[in-house]
Amino acid sequence: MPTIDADPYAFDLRPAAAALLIIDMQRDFLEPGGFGALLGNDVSRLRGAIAPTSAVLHAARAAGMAVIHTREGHRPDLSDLAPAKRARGRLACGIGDPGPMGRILVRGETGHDIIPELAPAPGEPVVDKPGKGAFYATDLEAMLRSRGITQLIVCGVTTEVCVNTTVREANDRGFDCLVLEDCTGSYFPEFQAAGLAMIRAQGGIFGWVADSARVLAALRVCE
Ligand code: C5J
Repeated sequence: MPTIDADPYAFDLRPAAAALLIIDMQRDFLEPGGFGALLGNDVSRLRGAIAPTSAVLHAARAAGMAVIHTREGHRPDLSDLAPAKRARGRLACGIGDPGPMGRILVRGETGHDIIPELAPAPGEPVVDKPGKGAFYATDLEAMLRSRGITQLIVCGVTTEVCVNTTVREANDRGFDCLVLEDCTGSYFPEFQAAGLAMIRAQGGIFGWVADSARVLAALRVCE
């Protein structure tokens, strides 16, 4: 069993019981003209997570580990969009409205796609989620339990929103989460630091934090 040097203490990886969970690496968050940019954010701040996540993704595939992708977004008729979520931010152009990459955060639109650098391979599940957490209103939990998965290696954006919400949901359901610092990203450097600190604080109250290099070293052992 490979041991990964992590905070607050070593994470014993069991590859057969682990999945790589890549959260919301979508054009709407990482490319100009999407939801993230319309909220006033500098999307370039997230792009540093792409290369390390790609390296971990390829290593996980080579090691035969389960890989699951998520996307935040809504049905074209917006029937799964809570009025409160739509109203939040008082945006002139918000969720469901037409933007440069199609309707904002709507399934099937270009902006909703996972960025090409991290495109899912055939057979890798893609979980479409209407909320910030990947367990809310999805079949992610059933998918993990049916595969006997108890450990999640977590990458994605944004650290303090969908990554943190998902890790907290997973933790309450009994999954062990290892979050990779350089494979996550925030529009706000202070939230990136705080989001990771909150996970590993108090003896790992929500999980563990490591980086891609340490996971790559562990996965090489499993190939
Ligand atoms: C946000 C996300 N930030 N994927 N979504 O609205 O973190």
